[in-house]
Parts: sequence; C-alpha cells; structure tokens
Amino acid sequence: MFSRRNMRRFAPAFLGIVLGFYGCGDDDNPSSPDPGEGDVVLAFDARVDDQAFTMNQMMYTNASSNEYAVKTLQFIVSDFTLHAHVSPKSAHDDEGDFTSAAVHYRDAADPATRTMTLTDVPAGEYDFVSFTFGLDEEDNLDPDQGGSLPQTDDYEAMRWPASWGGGYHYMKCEGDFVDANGDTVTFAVHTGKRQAMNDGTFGTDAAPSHHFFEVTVPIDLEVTDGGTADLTLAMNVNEWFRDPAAYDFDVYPRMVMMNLAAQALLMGNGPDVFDPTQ
Ligand SMILES: [Cu+2]
Repeated sequence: MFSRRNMRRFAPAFLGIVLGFYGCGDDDNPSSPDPGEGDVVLAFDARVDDQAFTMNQMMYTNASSNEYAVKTLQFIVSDFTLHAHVSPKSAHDDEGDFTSAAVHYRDAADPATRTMTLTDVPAGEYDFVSFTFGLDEEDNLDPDQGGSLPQTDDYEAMRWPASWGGGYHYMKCEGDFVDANGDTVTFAVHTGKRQAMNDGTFGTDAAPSHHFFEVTVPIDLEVTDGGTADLTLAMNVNEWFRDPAAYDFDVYPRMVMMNLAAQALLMGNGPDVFDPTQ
C-alpha cells in the first residue's frame, strides 16, 4: 500500500463539512464527542464461482465454455471510499464518508500483497466500500509524465508501454486455455488505457481511452475507536468473462492491450467482480 498526497481529496471533504455545518438545523450537534478512529484491514482474495482460487490448475470454465487455468493474477486498485451508514432520517448523504487516495498492488501469488490498511477511519458503521479498479486519469501516469507511484519492482512490472500511452496496467490475468482446436494455449487479459503515441501499428490517438471503473461492494462494517476491523473482498475471476457480455478466449486470446473492443468488454464486465466474503 502506498499513500500519496491527499490534498485533492481533502478539498471536497472539507467543503462538505462546511456546507453540512451551515446547512444544518439544531438537530446536528457539532460539539458532540469525537467518536475516535480505528483501522480497517482490507484483504483481496479470489475465487472462481464456487471453486477456490488455485494457480496453475486447469480446473475452471468460463461462460464461453473455455476451460482455463490461471498462472498470473495481478492488479491495482486505488482511491477508496467507505460510505458511512446513513439513517433514513438524515439529510447528509456523504458527510461521514471516509476517503483515501491510497493505491494498492495485489499479486495473487504474493501473500505479502493480500492486505492493505486504511488508517484513521472515524469510528462508526459503514454500508459500502468503493474504489477504482485500476488508476484514474490523474493517477495513471508514468513517473516522467508526472505520476507519483513508487518505482518498485511491482509497479515497474505493471508499466504500460510509452508508445501506447504510458502509465500502468490495471490488471494482468494470464494462463492457459483449451482452444477451439483442443490445443492448450496461453491467454493474456491485460487491461489499461489506450492512447497510441506515434505507434507504427496503431498510429496516434487524439485522446486517451480510459478503461478504469468504479467498484462498489455492500459491506457491514463497524469501526471502533482504537480497533482494527477486517474486510475481505473476493474477486470472482469468472465475472470478468460474462455479464453483460461474454469474453471468449477464442476471440480474444492475447494482445488485447490496444484492442478497444476487448477493453470495453472487460470494463463493462468488471464492476461486479468483487463480493464481500465476510
Ligand atoms: Cu500488457
């Protein structure tokens, strides 16, 4: 986990507090005691429908009836919000939300990347967690484009070619599948933005096509003062390949990084890949 400058997140939160303060009647008591703060340990697991996630086993089948095995599952998530429980009587929707501009890299093969910790979360109840799958346009920049991700081996390995717009992959999901001929061949699902920069094959795109998206998962989370709350989300890998559209490895086996149709399919299928496992 890596915390970057939080300033741009503070501005709207501060504005919300000011507006909330001035917009409130006597029912809102700004002098009520500070509820304190706790930590939330957010874990990212994986599964494939009702099967456990096991690497390198030809044991999964997607909605297009591709039999497959996963050899690599690496992704980046960022810009987290815990949505405060709001009573139906309250007029203040976002006032108690907690936001963090953290970025987290997860490699399913590296247990050290399983969790990230959100610190200084106000005590209270939270109904939803949301975050960006991948990196938004402000964050998805190479170091020499003004980006601020650390130049660790993990992030460097997620870099996206400069001639294709730079920045980072959102996800690499790779493995083997049994193709239409019955041969076992590789697949590579790589997601990210596309902006061809004077590229010999793809020319020059006038503007980037971003494919990050927001994930929102219902949760039942209570944070207590000084406490540590655990929240585990599981990526159901098969959800990448269905609902609303089938993603067939025979159609898109590899080389999808600059394929707008493949990126659009994955972006459309992605928002429901995570479920709470608590
Ligand atoms: Cu790639």
